[in-house]
Amino acid sequence: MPDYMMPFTRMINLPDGTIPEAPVTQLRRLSDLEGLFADREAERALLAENPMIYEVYEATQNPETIGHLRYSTTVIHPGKVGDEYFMTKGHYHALRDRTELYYGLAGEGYLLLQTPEGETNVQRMTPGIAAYVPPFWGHRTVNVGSENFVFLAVYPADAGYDYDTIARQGFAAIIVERNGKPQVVPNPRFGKRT
Ligand code: S6P
Ligand code: ZN
Repeated sequence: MPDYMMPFTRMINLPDGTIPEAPVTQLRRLSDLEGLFADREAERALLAENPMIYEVYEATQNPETIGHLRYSTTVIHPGKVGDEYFMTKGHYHALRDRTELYYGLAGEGYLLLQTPEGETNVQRMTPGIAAYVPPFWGHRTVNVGSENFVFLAVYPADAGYDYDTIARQGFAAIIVERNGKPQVVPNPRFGKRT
């Protein structure tokens, strides 16, 4: 007989995305993303203030084994470092072929994806949009609006995180404000990170 896990539910508050019973909450301030924004001067200047960039509410601590799912909400605050919008660190899954589903709950954002070879793809996310992260694509989310950008993420519990590759290389593209609008431009620091 299998070792049955008991079914459960979690409340996800709408539209703010908070999960009151979240067993794990991560708070990411600018200092946690140091070196990831293209404009290092602007990043350094803003570090004095060290604003909150995003929060992650992990709905479960399901075992990190094949067959299980985990799900969480991410709340990215509005703001920019220089002209680059607030964003998540971004990662590949440690098990590279693991996929993910994002579902927009509030605000307006972009899902920025790239292959290990540097091919870039961008998907716009608004409430109701379900965005699929296929196997092997690194992913980062970006708040391009003036309110919190909130989404739900559902992913295989054994996916894991590879943050190092992004920390070393960055993303090939960045999302910046140009004439009041988001624009995807090449990252001048791609592959040149120190
Ligand atoms: C996990 C999933 C999300 C992110 C979250 C924060 O696979 O993609 O829950 O963990 O959006 O982003 P990051 O890059 O700091 O983990
Ligand atoms: Zn992921």
